[in-house]
Amino acid sequence: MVMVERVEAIYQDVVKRNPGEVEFHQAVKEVLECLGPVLVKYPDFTEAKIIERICEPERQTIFRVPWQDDRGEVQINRGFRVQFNSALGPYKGGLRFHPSVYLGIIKFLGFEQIFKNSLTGLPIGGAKGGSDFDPKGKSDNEVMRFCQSFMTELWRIIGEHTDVPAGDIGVGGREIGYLFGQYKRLTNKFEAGVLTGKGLVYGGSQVRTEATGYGCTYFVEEMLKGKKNGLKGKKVVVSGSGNVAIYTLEKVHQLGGKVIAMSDSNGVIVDERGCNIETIQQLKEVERRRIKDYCDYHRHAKYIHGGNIWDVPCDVAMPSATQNEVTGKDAKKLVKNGCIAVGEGANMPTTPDGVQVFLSAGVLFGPGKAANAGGVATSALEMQQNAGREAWGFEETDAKLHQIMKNVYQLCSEAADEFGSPGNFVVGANIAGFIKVARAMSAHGLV
Ligand code: NDP
Ligand code: 2IT
Repeated sequence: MVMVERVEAIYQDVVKRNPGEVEFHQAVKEVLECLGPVLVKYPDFTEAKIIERICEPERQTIFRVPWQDDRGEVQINRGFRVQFNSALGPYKGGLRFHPSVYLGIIKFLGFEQIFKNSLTGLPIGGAKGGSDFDPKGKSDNEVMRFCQSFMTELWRIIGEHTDVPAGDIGVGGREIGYLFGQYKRLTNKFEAGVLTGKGLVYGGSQVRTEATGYGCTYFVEEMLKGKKNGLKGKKVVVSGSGNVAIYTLEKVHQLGGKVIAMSDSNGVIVDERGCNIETIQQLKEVERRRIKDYCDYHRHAKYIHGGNIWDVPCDVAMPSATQNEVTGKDAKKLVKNGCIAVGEGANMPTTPDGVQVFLSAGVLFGPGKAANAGGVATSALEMQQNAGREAWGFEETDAKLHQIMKNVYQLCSEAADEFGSPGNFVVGANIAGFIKVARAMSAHGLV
């Protein structure tokens, strides 16, 4: 897509002001490319410089995280929290612990989060944080000491009405537990709503663990329903084997599809009979092992070390590992092999040329900020329960999530129609997400 001239100038300025942050540039470019028609309809957004303001985080914090490993050796990591936009509610977004983390990744994720959170219809602003800490191969005690040190800085800038972190890559129930324990100790308050993704015994919500994968699958089902189709009988490929991938697998099977391949950063498993959820949960959630060990339990399955999961022919692809994992070449291969729908469980998993390949081929394409919004939406439901000192049941919460995903799909679909790109949910998600935030920012004056 081409940017209108004024927006192009804003984008060039973002690149200049944020040197080297390539993932952030990529995320900004994709949103800005869609906004031309919005500025025509809402000229006051231009006058108030809403786009320029939305591209500049409200606050960014970078801090030292010192901790001691099991051998007593001192380790130093870097911690981040980018509080990007609070026009719609308290800052909200996950924490990522992965060695690749640097400011550019946290800013891309925080920027995406603004529009995603807007699409959920719930009162949450956008943020992201994390660290270059690598949880792989660390003992529970090491992870605990790291989380305690991380929170010893983070607690100053978060709070149930200020900023509410949650999980992302490398941060799940175990880490949220340690982070919550340290926050509670430092503040001397049981402030349940300060973190989401908590355990069910201390203020967590039913369905939060499942929410991103379930929600992404609901979104794909909605896209297919729009074409009088459905997941029933479809062959699905899901990259990754973490939180999002596991519950995508579960929901796809519940809706009658079959997940035939999954992966981790080392390789791919292919199980034509359908991947077994219990085995994967035991391996990944309990024992923290590698996906290759799946074949020890299912001898008929194949492990391809260093393989590319997008080479596996499928009807539906659900990238659920990390950014830029589906290239233009991968997208062409998927299209050639008959893929008809893509649901992005991960954040920005498809490169810009990959997105173009899917859109030009007429593949139904659910961009991450819409398709994976179920995770943060259920986090907002967790905040709602914490505020009301309530705990809803599984079915009730799942029904709310399902309805939210239908609404997100509707919003994207209607905005795409209204702004001249019917069926293009990238345009739809970016425009619908942006307009609500821009309106709130306009209402708040120059802040
Ligand atoms: P997990 O840490 O639970 O799992 C991540 C999975 O992706 C693992 O299988 C991991 O493999 C793989 N992976 C991670 N980084 C890379 C990499 N650089 N190259 C190859 N594979 C990689 O994370 P989640 O499932 O929570 O997150 C997955 C994606 O979903 C992320 O993009 C995240 O931002 C997004 N997301 C998560 C939400 C949530 O609620 N958790 C909500 C919305 C989006 P390995 O073990 O080998 O590293
Ligand atoms: O990318 C995301 O939306 C998440 N990692 C979930 C954020 C949240 O606050 O639940």
